[in-house]
Amino acid sequence: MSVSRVLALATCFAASSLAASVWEWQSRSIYQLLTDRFSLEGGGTTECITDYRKYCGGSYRGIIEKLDYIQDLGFDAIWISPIVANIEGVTVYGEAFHGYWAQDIYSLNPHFGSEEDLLALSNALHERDMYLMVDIVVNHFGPPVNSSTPYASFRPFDKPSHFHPYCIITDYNNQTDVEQCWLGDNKVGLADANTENPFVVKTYYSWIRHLTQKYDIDGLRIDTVKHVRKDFWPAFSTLSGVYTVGEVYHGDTAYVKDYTYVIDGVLDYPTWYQLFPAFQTSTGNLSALAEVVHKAQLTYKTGLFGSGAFSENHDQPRFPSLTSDTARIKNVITFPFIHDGIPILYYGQEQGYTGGNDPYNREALWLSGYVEEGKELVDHVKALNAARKAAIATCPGYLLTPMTFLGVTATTMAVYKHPLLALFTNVGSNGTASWNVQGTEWTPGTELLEVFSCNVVAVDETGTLKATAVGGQPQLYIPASAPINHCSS
Ligand code: ABC
Ligand code: CA
Repeated sequence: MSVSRVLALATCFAASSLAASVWEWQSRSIYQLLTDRFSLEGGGTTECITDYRKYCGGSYRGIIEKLDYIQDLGFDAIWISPIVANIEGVTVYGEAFHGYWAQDIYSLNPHFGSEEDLLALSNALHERDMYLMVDIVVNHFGPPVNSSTPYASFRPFDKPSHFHPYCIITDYNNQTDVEQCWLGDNKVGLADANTENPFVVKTYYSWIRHLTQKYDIDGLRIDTVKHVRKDFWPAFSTLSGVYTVGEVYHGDTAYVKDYTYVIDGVLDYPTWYQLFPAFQTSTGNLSALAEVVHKAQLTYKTGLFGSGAFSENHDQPRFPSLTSDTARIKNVITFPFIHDGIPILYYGQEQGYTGGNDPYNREALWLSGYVEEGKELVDHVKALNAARKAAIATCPGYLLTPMTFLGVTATTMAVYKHPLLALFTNVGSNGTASWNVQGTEWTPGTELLEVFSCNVVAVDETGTLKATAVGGQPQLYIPASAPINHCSS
């Protein structure tokens, strides 16, 4: 019997073993947005051509005006773009609208608003019992100006000794290069901070402590974690005083696992690597998806608890750019919500956005009109958040119950995380699939609500849940007695 199965049987136990801040995040779900692309103050609908890679005008005040929309989708946390002042002007890859090209870590990026505006956002979120997660970068600054004093405009790191000597990372298998060479390419190289230099280290440690306090930040998404030596992170993470989840962009749990010992959690890239291929076609490998989850559950410091579970982000082509099959799209969107980690939705997924690789996956959301009525994916996301909330309310142990796979076939998969059961299939809208699920805690006759269709079914006399996919759609079950308002409205 595997470790995760043993734990799964002990459901509904009280949660206590994770640090408070991680624990407080664990019950939430996160809406990731790009500050420049989410909302214009005053409700404008100016065009925003992703191809240009320029600022389109989104701001903190714009976000505040659209918190109802985010909350209505069922989210209780947002992740915003990096907030510090970035280099100005246009590079061959456009402007720093994404926020990852720091120039002065002690000032805010004026394109997104003032200090007062950011504080207003933080307050507005807290008034709604929502959390603020800020994206931060310590690995690098922006591309330096090509002159004899390339770092002079940076603050506070303005000397050559504050940066690693120029070399672009080419060999991602050489960890020293990954940590000490520069990200980017020979057109736009990102000045790699010398995180071995004591002044740089000390400055970053005190900077992060003050930043989280000053803006009342609840959590950090840390960029480029694998590009900084591991032993930089524990003190940094602790001093931040908040939940830290890091981007370790790598597909192998054996590589990623070490980072789960130095920060609170990682964005679950290894699972993401298997997710799209699993559902993109009916020959996708669902077993590979189950296997990678198992490996992470067994080898990460706290399993997948405290990790960030996502299906899309700003660095990857959106799933609907790879397939237009809505059934497949719904299967993919569902997966992070039955995952052990904290579910993250990338803005625009709910509106069916289809952008490909960076910069096309960074569309302006105001062009959607934020319409909720009659939008299939908006409804789907609402159902997912409602079901997860109801599961937590019914059974506090849900959050520390490892997801288990109760049967994986070539085209179907059942994921059980008591009291939720999700059924997946990659057959697509024109295919047929069915599930016979056994091994749940539900006794014969137990009535279950399928939250996407709002149908109620009963577990049969042998304890089996029999289900048939309607046009390749996923299904999500919770006991009909659970307090879920999604199907009553
Ligand atoms: C700009 C242009 C791009 C251009 C690039 C060179 O410069 O827009 O079109 O290709 C920010 C901006 C980007 C900008 C970059 C660079 O800065 O958002 O628009 O790209 O100036 C984080 C953020 C990301 C951010 C940065 C930089 C870091 O999420 O938005 O980018 O602050 C690496 C890093 C990762 C980083 C990512 C963009 O680059 O590790 O932290 N993301 C391999 C490596 C990865 C590497 C990846 C992409 O390539 O293993 O470490 O990510 O270069 C699989 C392999 C993988 C392989 C992938 C691509 O293919 O198994 O190993 O990943 O099959
Ligand atoms: Ca580095």
